[in-house]
Amino acid sequence: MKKKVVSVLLTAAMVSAMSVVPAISVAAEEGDTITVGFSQVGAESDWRTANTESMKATFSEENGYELIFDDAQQKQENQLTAIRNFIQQEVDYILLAPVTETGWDTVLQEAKDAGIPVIIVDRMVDVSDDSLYTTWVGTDSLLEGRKAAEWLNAYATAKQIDAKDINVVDIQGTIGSTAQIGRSQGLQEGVDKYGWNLLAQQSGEFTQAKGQEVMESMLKQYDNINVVYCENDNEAFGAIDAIEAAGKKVGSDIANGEIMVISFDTTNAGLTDTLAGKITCDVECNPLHGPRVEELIKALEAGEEVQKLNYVDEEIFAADDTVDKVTATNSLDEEGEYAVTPITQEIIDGRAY
Ligand code: GZL
Ligand code: ZN
Repeated sequence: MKKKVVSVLLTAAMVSAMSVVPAISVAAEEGDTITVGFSQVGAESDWRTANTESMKATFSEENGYELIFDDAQQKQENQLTAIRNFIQQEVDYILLAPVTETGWDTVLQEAKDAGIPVIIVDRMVDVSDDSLYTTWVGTDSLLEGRKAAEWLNAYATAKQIDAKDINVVDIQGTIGSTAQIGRSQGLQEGVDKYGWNLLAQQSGEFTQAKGQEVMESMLKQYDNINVVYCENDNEAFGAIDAIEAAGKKVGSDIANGEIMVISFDTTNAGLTDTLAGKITCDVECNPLHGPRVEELIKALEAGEEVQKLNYVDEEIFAADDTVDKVTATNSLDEEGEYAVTPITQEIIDGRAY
């Protein structure tokens, strides 16, 4: 009996939830402006700036949107306030780029109670009930970390560098963010699988200043570091400054005392450093989510079902062609083969960010 009651209630809930969608789509049909409230993490990195630019360019007035943008300066409490303001203003959609994965259940329930669909962008939220958000678009940080680890193993193997001679430090991203969790796990799996020495891990908060500070302190603690795993380009820029200020050389020639820098984001500045051989491998994390989020909104406006998780494809770039491809498993447990592209100025000039 209980089961039957539950299914009747669920159906009712589904109907009422569905009835919310046509109301919004009617508004859109009349050519009304669609109001989106976007709670952005902050402006901590070149990647974040590119992400913000993509969202602002997409959700423009001429494209039929009113964008209410909030920069949370990397503080979750500012994002919670922004979302509650969006609810008060009865926006049509809430877009959330969550600084860290936890702590969203209450505010997302408030948005759900107000009948406002929430689209998660970039990092993930870890909630008890995934009906608290309509859909997510972003990138597979765990796959990114695994790609980097597989690249390092392939590089060391090709150069006949013994795994036990790899002494790596991990300048982590914002602790508890999807990007940090995935990239740190990818490295840890490589350490466990291949036997590298992981000397230290510390958060560089995805910023250049903190990345430099952390690198300086690690160089004081360890005199045998030969690989620095930076969880984004801006940390890599800071780490490179610290390494060069300490009179050491960044590069791929580990056997002759160079310190290898591995990074993520493949921003314009990051790939420029890769072309110069200062970053040896840069794993792409694509920030251009504006058009992808708009596609989802258009589908929802048309009352169509959308996929819950929408992953974006990404590449791997390197300073040279020592490694031509890697095999790695993504967050959906699918194994894939990924080409490694030696970076050129032409490629840099042809990229959108
Ligand atoms: C990755 C994104 C990360 C970037 C950093 O999906 O969340 O945040 O890698 C940014 O540059 O600060
Ligand atoms: Zn990513």
